Amino acid sequence: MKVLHTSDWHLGRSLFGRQRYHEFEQFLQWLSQTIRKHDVSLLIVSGDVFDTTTPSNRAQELYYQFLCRASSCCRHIVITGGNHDSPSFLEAPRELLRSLQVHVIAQAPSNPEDAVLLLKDDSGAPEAVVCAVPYLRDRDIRTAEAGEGNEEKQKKLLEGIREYYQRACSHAETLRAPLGDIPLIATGHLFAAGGASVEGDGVRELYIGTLAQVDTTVFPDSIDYLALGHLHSPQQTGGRPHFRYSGAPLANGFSEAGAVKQAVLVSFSGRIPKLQHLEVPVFQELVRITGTVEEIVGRITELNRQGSTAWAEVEYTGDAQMPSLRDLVDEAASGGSVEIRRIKNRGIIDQVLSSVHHRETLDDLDVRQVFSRRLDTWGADEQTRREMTELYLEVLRSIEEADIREQ
Ligand SMILES: [Mn+2]
Repeated sequence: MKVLHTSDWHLGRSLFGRQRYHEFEQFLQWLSQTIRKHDVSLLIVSGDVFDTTTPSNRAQELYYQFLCRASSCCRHIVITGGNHDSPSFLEAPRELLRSLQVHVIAQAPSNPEDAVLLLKDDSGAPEAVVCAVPYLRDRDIRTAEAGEGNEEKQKKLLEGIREYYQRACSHAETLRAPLGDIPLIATGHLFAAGGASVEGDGVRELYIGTLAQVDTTVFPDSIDYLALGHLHSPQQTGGRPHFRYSGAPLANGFSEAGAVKQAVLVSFSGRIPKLQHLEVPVFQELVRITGTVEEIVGRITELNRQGSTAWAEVEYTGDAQMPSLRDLVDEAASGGSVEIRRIKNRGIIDQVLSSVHHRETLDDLDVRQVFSRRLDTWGADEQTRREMTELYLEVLRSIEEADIREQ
């Protein structure tokens, strides 16, 4: 049995004001071709299908077109919700999609056993058990109590995650026991301890404080393959090659320019998985150009000469003040095919700003960093800083996770 694992599509996400639907479309085409080419029976998408809880019509169209196409050649599709997805939105067409053998679990069932799917082949014989666990919001797994300290909350949250996986997996084992050597596959959307994210890759913090990362011992040993989502770089976790993040298929920012993107093809013989990392083609090249004016102009000219259609981020790192940088860059780029998406002029920034964070602009910071800078300016002591940050992150998360379609 062959399984294809992908995650974090973030359909609808743009890059510095530029829409990327063309890339999403090409990626989904590639994915359905890959399913056919490798004779995949099960596709798993481990969360963050869409970038926001209110995806555009174009993003939805791409998603449904893909499901229609893929379900004609792939026996089962399992889609779990991520922290960016609206559970109620993803699950709305659930019954209809089930008739296409597309299983959507975006809201964690209150009984973990209900997250377990028994998949059968064309002759009706069981071929895999899947614990389709979506992103676990703390309201799904933890009973908050008034007056509870932060440490207590975090402990309960981690215990909740552990218990959820244990209950789902032990039910899956019970189902599998009389069925022989079929694989037990689990999904997850979380930040596993020891995982790596790249600054600017768009990975949003999940739980708060020390629990931002989940210890991989929460996953039972009975899992033959763990299909994880949330981190955007492909990687294994917990020292186990079969506990894996597929990573996002598209680079989410210029910090990921040139990064290799993957989908994971898992071929099972019995319960033994064999992993193959399939490289996702680059549909829109991103380049980062840094250096002196001569170096920047030289590189743009060179790229244009090669007929490159890359989107470029330019960063001037020379010593001299260069107020005319934008004009010089525009002139070098004019008439060519390279598109300059962003220009960072360190020279100007150094001159204008004199705070401790003088090398930054608002454009470089996310909201969490802005809050941290505000605390710096305020001169908050260590204790206050920690408390304020925890409260701030809690407010932020409740805004980000608000499921406005829920009613
Ligand atoms: Mn994501």
